[in-house]
Amino acid sequence: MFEPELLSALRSAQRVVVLTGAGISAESGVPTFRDALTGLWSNFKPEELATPGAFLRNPKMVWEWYALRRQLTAQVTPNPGHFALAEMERRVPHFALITQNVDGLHQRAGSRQVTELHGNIGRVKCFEENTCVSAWDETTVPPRCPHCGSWLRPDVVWFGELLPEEAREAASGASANAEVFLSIGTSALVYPAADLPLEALRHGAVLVEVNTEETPLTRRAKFSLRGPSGRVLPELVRAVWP
Ligand code: BJW
Repeated sequence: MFEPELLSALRSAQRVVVLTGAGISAESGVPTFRDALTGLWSNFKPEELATPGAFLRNPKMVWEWYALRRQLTAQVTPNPGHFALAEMERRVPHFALITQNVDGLHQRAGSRQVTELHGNIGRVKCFEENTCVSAWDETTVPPRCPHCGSWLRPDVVWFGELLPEEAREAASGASANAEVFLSIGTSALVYPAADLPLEALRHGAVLVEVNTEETPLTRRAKFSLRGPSGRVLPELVRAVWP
């Protein structure tokens, strides 16, 4: 089912980099970013909810949107796609997993080296001080920072905000050194994450895409694996390392 050239590229590679997006968690029951805006939230565009300006305009609504998603994330479990990547990490000498997801499912599947570009929905930080807090009082919505009294917010990266520098540097360095780069379950529309596969390509990597749909990256990929990552990735790992 897989091209022999793809299998041998992965089998012989010393440095493999994976970038994941919301699609890898879809089969765990986490709606993809845009699909998350259904039902109660269907009147909003992501760019209007996931920004500091949106939070300042309507902090209660934005906090509640994230509280609902935090609750959902805690209830779901990793799927075979997450587990296949944890297995890939054990097989490849130098492996980097970069995720745009905030759900922590890679870590729960056993992946150890995970770079989170857009934060983690399980953490909460002070809007003013930018420091994480571990306990808060929910009597006001949003709750207040126990140190300075400002609003608390989720520790995620909104549009218009800088990505954590350490994560961005690690992701960029790994991408520039990749022999094989896999882009999995991402629409490849949001920057700077969308630059990583291009950076890998510029340095000669073999680009592999796993997605149920075409993306702007598809025509640049040497191998385009069309299908759900929860099915494709376990099959790929079994084919490369039988
Ligand atoms: C399956 C599947 C299955 C389904 N199996 N596949 C350069 C050009 C233009 C604009 C910019 C630029 N540089 C920066 C910008 C601005 C902006 C940006 O990119 N805007 C775009 C909309 C154009 N970027 C930023 O603001 C970033 N900050 C920044 O660059 O700072 C410097 C700066 C500041 C100011 C001005 C200029 C520069 C920050 C971006 C932060 C993104 N944050 C979010 C929210 C996180 C918190 C939360 O979760 O609420 O991150 S937005 C959202 O998109 C989320 C995701 O991580 C991210 C990516 O989405 P993803 O993962 O690709 O999901 P989807 O839903 O889009 O796609 C799912 C895919 O899965 C689809 O392809 C499906 O087909 C597929 N799929 N089921 C496999 N089973």
